[in-house]
Amino acid sequence: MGASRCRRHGDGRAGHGIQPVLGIRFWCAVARPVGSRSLRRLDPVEVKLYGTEESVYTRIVRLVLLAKKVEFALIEADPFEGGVLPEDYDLRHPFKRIPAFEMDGVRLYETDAIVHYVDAIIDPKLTPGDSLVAAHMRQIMRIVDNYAYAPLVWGIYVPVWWRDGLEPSDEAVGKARHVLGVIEGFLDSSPDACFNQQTLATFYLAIVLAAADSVTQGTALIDERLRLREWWNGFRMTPIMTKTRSKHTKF
Ligand SMILES: N[C@@H](CCC(=O)N[C@@H](CS)C(=O)NCC(=O)O)C(=O)O
Repeated sequence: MGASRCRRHGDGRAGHGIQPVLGIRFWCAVARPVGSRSLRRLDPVEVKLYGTEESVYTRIVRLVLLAKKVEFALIEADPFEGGVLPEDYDLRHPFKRIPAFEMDGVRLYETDAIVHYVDAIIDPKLTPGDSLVAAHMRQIMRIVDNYAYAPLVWGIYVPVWWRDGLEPSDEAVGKARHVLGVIEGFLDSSPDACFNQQTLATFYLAIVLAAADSVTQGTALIDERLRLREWWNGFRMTPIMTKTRSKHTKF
């Protein structure tokens, strides 16, 4: 989440996220025979991620990089009111949003483009091999972008957490309830797209559930979906989730 546009409603909890790294660290990718941009063992590659610890979209990329054991520098870029963006940030992201990404000279923005690129060149794969399951994975990612992010994050989490307990609107609650029901349906129709194994969709879903589950109104909505709740209670405690948690979400 951003900074002072929705000024922090701090609760005194200590942050458990990765601290922004001001220097550049290197990682070594395991050799894989995929495409011309495959990285050879011990190739030192600079991976820079621009964003903030509390940004939900930046967290998706952090989760993907950690799932692939890629070390990266998290470079503070805060597009919200009162925040600071690195000089020439518009060259990295013409719409001045976060995250923006650079790896081995390749610059990308838009979370979807970043995570698909990373997934294409670094193991382990987070896209299912089966075409239909992969389509369901993408479907869930777009559902999160288009129908879950706004009600769960901006409609439920932001008012309560960042704006001193402002009550979410009935409209936001209704839309959140609907999208959680749709997402839970994938546990029956295509569990491998998101739930039975880690895919790109797992991380898209996790970041909006983490925000919603940080406030009582969101917790109650997830509680209505027993199977989704059961899955989420397990996933929210995984090491990559606790490693990427900022002090502004409970999970
Ligand atoms: N479509 C973008 C959305 C990214 C996004 O909305 N990021 C938020 C932070 S989580 C942001 O930069 N907000 C700044 C703003 O709205 O001005 C993506 O998938 O990367």
